[in-house]
Amino acid sequence: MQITSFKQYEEDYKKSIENPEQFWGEVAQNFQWRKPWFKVLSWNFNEPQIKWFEGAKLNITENCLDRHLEKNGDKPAIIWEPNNPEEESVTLTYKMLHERVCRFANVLKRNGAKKGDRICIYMPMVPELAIAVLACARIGAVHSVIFGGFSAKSIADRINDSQCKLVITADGAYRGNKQIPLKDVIDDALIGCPTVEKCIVLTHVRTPVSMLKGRDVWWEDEVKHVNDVCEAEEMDAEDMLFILYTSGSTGKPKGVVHTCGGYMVYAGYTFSNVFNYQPDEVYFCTADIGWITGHSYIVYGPLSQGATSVLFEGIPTYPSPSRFWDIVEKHKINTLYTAPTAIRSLMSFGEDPLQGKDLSSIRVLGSVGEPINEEAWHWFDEKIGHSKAPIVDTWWQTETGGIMISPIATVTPTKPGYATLPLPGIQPILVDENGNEIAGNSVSGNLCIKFPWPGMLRTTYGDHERCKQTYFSTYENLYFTGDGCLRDEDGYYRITGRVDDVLNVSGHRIGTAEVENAINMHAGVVESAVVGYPHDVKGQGIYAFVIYPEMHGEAELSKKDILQTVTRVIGAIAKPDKILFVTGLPKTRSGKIMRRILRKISDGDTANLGDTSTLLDPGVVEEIIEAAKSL
Ligand code: 7RM
Repeated sequence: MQITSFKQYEEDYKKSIENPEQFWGEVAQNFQWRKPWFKVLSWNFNEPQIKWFEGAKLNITENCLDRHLEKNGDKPAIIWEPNNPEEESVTLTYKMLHERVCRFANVLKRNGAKKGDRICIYMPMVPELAIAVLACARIGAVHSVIFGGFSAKSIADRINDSQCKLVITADGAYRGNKQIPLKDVIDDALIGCPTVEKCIVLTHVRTPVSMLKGRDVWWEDEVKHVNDVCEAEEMDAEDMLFILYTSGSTGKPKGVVHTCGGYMVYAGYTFSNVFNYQPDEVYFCTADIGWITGHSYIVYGPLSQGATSVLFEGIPTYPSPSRFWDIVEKHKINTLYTAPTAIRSLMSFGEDPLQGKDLSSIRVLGSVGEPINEEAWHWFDEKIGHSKAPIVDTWWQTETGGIMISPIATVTPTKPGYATLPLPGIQPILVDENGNEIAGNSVSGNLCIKFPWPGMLRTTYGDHERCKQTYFSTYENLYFTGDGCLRDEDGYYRITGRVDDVLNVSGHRIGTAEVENAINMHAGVVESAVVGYPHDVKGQGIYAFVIYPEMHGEAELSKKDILQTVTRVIGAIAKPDKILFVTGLPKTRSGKIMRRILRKISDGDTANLGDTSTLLDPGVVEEIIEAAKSL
């Protein structure tokens, strides 16, 4: 199923459009099914109702583990690189990973989990995180992984939204020289989570934790009480595999739902092709499993293909900005898949951190999460890839399950700043505000997809109507991505960024409404408006305009108070980079905040604010511009 020439890409693409069912039916033959499907695809974007591989039975962990045992049992499945480079790294072969997943699956059963139950996972980047994810899949439980940076309130909202019965966590996490008290955060969250019956706690940092009798149990104790034999649960192709919460333009994150069969086929197929993975290679994706990139391209994609996947606990700059390059040298990394924000951050340290580092093992480079600027692209290409490793700039979303538009390493061309061409099976279309197709080349518009692909979301948990409204109602019969996009003279795609009220801060999706709600929860704040502004390292920074009439003490202290509130409500990742206190916001007569104006002010582009005549009080703009000069 691996594409090896541009000609084959063109042929496969053509075939995938002309006969999608035959195309995906053939791709799916490369996976292990307990029972075959009777229909490859039935779909309807209006409801929406999407079914792939109907009638088929499988378990994704048999594809990620069992089927590799005979030939590749002793091949490393996961190489874990700890936060502290002085500590030993850990290699889990496929045999070892299989054994541990089965054992922990039995722990889950022992604690009352069964097929269909939702399980929340809030863990550091340790092998046990991958084990927990796979153990859920083994028994047919639905995992909902929550990134370790989210606050107790965010966790509680997510746990309650999907009524999780079980939580898997650790005492704490290391992040550079910081320690994060995960279990403490979970304890705060669980005060408001009546559905949670059990909490399994892994010892990792050995910080003191409270263990509630009857609810909390230690991972290490539990695994002693079970054996390592666990038959995989037989799942329907359309049974739920996981929920992953992601931000949209409203204040409430959505639980994106992925199902077993289609997601597996799509994650596996795209992994194998985009990175052109070769049997003995070592692949390193620097994402966190708390995001979709980690789900699809640390765990399910690579393991389904029998690859060796490196799992890194730490951060790019600890203990020094050489860390990634040390890891590349140490584990002889062949593929490095990372985010533009990390590249820009490392770039800012100059070339010293690269001195004496052997990066010769690198064959393929990848970028994901946000648009990559040309400067970062070229630095990555020249300094890291020594101009020999193709960069795959992969565009996709939590909702798409896997990579959609991207070069195919060694097969299709790359172009700085461009995600280039759609993968086989993907039919992008650009539309104007009215949903009219913008055909031809050298055009831009809103990016939609006009035909289903196996990895697409099926619903948003507990609220199908919201799924329909968000993705399938803006334009009839199209999946709307929320991204703006340009198609150049060669037909190559360049994603230009969100066209809705979603920010992309260091590759993390954050809704402006979410941040506003959090700020507004601060006592004394009357109203706020949040916009994104260009940030050298983060891509976008968060700029908050806040009305706070009766300030308690100094303005600087009040800003810190607000940051504390945002950290409590959402998590530190959503802290505004800039807060400007204002007495009013630019609003239309109907009361809508004119963000366009605020965006220009935050960008320092005040010369041409456009038409302000529809404003209720045009004077407020002058005042904000004046105040902004002080930041
Ligand atoms: C994989 C992931 C999705 C949003 C998406 C875009 C942006 C992602 C690229 C990109 C330009 C890219 N999932 N985005 N990849 N923009 N070039 N290669 O990031 O759900 O967290 O975010 O990220 O705006 O809609 S996500």
